[in-house]
Amino acid sequence: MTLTTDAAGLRTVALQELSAICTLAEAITWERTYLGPKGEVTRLLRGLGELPADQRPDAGRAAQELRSDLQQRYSHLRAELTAAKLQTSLATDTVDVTLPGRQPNIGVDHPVSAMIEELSEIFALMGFQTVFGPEVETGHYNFDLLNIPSDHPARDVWDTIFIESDEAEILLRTHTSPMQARVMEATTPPVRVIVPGRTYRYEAQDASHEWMFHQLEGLAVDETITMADLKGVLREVGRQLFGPDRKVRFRCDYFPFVEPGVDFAVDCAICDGVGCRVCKQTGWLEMGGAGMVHPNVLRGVGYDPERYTGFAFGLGIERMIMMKYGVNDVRAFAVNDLRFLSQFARPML
Ligand code: FA5
Repeated sequence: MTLTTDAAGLRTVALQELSAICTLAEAITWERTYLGPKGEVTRLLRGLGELPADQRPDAGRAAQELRSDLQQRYSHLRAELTAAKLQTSLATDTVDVTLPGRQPNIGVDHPVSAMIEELSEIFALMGFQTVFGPEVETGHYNFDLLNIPSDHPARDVWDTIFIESDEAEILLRTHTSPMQARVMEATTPPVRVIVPGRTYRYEAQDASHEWMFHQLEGLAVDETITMADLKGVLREVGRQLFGPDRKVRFRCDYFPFVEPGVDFAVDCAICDGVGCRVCKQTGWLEMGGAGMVHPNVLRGVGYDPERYTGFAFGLGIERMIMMKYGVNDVRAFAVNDLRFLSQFARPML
């Protein structure tokens, strides 16, 4: 048998099979069998080189004709079958336009981010600018400029995580207070800033202690700032966060960088100060530490304490959220459990 008769035989078989095809899948298989890289027609074309030279032109022409004919028929059939498939699905698939749409699954702010946002808005209305600072700090800013010299026992209170370094004393900031000095060094009074951010302490974790948590520092320095300003600002924050009837309590506390120093609390909004599970029966929710900026701190950044006074405070963000929503374990904020986090979704506007 010559290659030309081979081509004729192949055409008969291929066309017979093609005429029996009803589906796209069958058409694709057919195309692979005859026209694909390992297909029959390809094999025929490859065999041309083995023919005697005088037979090659005729055999080559026959094989090429066969290939383009089969290809054309295949394309035609494929287009027909695709169109038919579309027609069938258009006729059978129905869309019920009255069905309610599916809620898109959009993310929500982490409760810590949402609380920082809420506090920033509250403070912005009182003229405070939000600034951010480094989480890797030096002992100079974290302690020295805050009136805590290297031999001061208060340095131990902050359970510091140090970073090995030959140069300076490098550490993960234990509070947001180092930004007090950084901001004052870069600013001429008046100063009115808040500093939200992460803080780190080498601390055993329990329901109210994390080794990594967030604080929000506040600082105001000017010529006539008094303790009454501190009290007014913190009372306003308490009311904005927990409701208009809230009262604020100040008690003496010690922080080396303020004098006098206080801890401050809001009366519990859940039980109205009577005592409940959230406020641990005390009627008060602790918000953080505060006080009037110590003259040594002002002096350390080049401010004249005879001319300027100021107040500073530091809030624990996770603890604020716990109080506001009755969360009983601070560790819940860091485990990324969507069942917990999605409860803080703010309604979409
Ligand atoms: C300070 O860190 C001071 N820098 C606050 C301050 C600023 C005082 C300015 C005066 C002037 P303290 O260590 O108490 O203070 O921490 C402040 C708040 O951080 C606490 O009230 C608490 O809400 C939160 N906090 C402290 N330790 C942890 C912890 N391990 N886990 C979660 N929250 C914590």
